[in-house]
Amino acid sequence: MKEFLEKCAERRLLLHPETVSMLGADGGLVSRVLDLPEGTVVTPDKLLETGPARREVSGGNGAAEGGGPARTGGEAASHGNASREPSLEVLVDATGESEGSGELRDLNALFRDRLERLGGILKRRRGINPRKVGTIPRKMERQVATVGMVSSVSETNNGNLLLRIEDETGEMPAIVLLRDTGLTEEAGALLVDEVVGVAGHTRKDSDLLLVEEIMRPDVPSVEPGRGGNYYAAFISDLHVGSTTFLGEELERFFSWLRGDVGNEEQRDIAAKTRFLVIAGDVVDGVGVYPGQESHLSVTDLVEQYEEAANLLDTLPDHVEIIVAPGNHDAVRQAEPQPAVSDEFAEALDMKSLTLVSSPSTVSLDGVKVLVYHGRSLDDVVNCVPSATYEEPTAAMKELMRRRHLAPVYGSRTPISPEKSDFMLVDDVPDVLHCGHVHTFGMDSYRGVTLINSGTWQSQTDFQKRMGIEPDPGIVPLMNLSSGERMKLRFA
Ligand code: D5M
Ligand code: FE
Ligand code: ZN
Repeated sequence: MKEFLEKCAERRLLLHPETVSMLGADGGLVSRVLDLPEGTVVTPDKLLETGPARREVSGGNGAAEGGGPARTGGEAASHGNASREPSLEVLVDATGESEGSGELRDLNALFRDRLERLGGILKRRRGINPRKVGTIPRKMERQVATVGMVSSVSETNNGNLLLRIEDETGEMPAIVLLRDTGLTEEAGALLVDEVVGVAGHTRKDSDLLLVEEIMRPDVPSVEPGRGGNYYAAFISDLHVGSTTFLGEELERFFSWLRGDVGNEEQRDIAAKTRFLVIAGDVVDGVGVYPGQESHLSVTDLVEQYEEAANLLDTLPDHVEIIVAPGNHDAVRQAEPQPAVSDEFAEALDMKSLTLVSSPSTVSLDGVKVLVYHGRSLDDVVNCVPSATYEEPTAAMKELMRRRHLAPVYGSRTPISPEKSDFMLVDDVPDVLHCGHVHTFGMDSYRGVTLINSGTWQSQTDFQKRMGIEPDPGIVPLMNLSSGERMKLRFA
C-alpha cells in the first residue's frame, strides 16, 4: 500500500478516503487508479466510471486542446460486452502518401511544416504569444517569447548552455544560465532540431536572449479512450531468419493465444485477445549490416517472410494482426516507412493481417494505438541524460513531450524529406507502441499508455559488445475496456 501511495503522490493523484477502502477490496482497481491522468482527484465515482468518450481533465497541467477530431468508436463502444465483435480501423497510414522528391526544397518544407504545427500546439497549450525570431529586438531590454527550432546546443566555459533558436525569419543566440534559472533538466534534455517555446528577456548590452522558461508542446492530461472487454497483445522485433530468433518461445506464446495452454482464467484472456500488434523487425532481413550473412539461418528475404507468415498463420482468424515495419524489414529505411511491400512479403497477404506504415495509427475497438518501430529512441537515449535502454518508456515519454516521433534530424534516424511532417504527433493516442531497442517497458504518461514490447531475439554478438541486455519473450497485454495492463513471460 505504501508503494501504491507513493506512486499516487508521484502522479499527483488525490485519493478520496472512500476510494482507499474500495481499493482494498479489488486489486484490479489499483492499476486503474495509477492509469488515471496526472492531477486527477480520485473519487469513488471516478473509479467506477467507464464513460465511452475520452474527455479532457480540467485542473491538470496545461490547457485543454480544442478542435481535435471526434474519437472513433467512442459512442458505439458498449462496455463489458464481449459478444459484440471488436472493430479494427486504420486511422492514419503513410503508405503511398510519401511525395517528397528528396530535394533540399522538401527538407525546408518539412521543417516549416513541423515548426508551424508544433508552434500552433505550443500557442494553444501554453497560451504564449510568440514573436517571430527575426522581429525580436536586439540590444534593448524586452521581455519576449518565441517558438523556434533548436539549431545548436553547446556548453559555455562557465557551464551554461548556449543555444541557437531558428525560425523562417531568422536565427538568434540564447543563453540558459543553469544555476540561476533551475532549468538544468529542461535544458539538459534539449535536442538539436526540436521545436521549443522559450521565454526570457533581451538586454541592452548583448545580442543574447536570456532564457527564463523552456516550453515543450507536451500532451494534455486525457482520459484514455476505451473499447469493449477485449485484450490487445503487443510484440515487436521477432527477427525471423536470424540464428538468434527465439522461435520456440514465440510458438509458446502463440499456443497460449490459441488457448492450447494455461489455466481457465488465462484461456479466457487468450480468447478475448483479439488484436496482435507487431511494431516492426518482423524478419532479420538481408544486407541490413555488414557481415549479417553469418548470423542468418534463412538467407533469403522472401523465405524469411514465409517463415514468419507460417507462424502467424497458426493463430485463429479472430485475432486481427497489425504489422508495421522496422529497420530490418523489406522496405525503405527513411521514416515514415511504408508498409512492407508485397514484392517480398507476399506471404503476409493473409485474411486477418493488416500491413501498416511506421508510424501509423490504428483504432482497436475505439482505442487509438500509435505504432512506431522506434528507431529514434537510439537518438533520445544518446542525447537525453535521463533516458536509458534499460527503461525505454522514459525515452518514449520524451517523444510524447515533444509531440514528435523523430525529433533529431541527421543522426541515427533517417527521415524522408516530405512536404508535411508524418512524424509529428498531432492527435494524442491512447497507446504509443514501440520496439527497436529490444528492452521491455510499460508505463503511462498523462493518460497515454507507453509500451515497448522487447524482442524475440536473444542477445546478438553486436549487442553484447554494446552492453545491450535484451528482454526477450515478454508479451504486454492491455484490456481495451479497463485499460488494465498485464505482462506474460514466454522465455
Ligand atoms: O536494433 C536493436 C538494438 O541494437 C537497438 O537498441 C539499436 C541497437 N543497434 C542496432 N544497430 C546498431 C548500430 N549500428 N549502432 C548502434 N546500435 C545499434 P535492431 O534494429 O534490431 O538492429
Ligand atoms: Fe530489432
Ligand atoms: Zn530495429
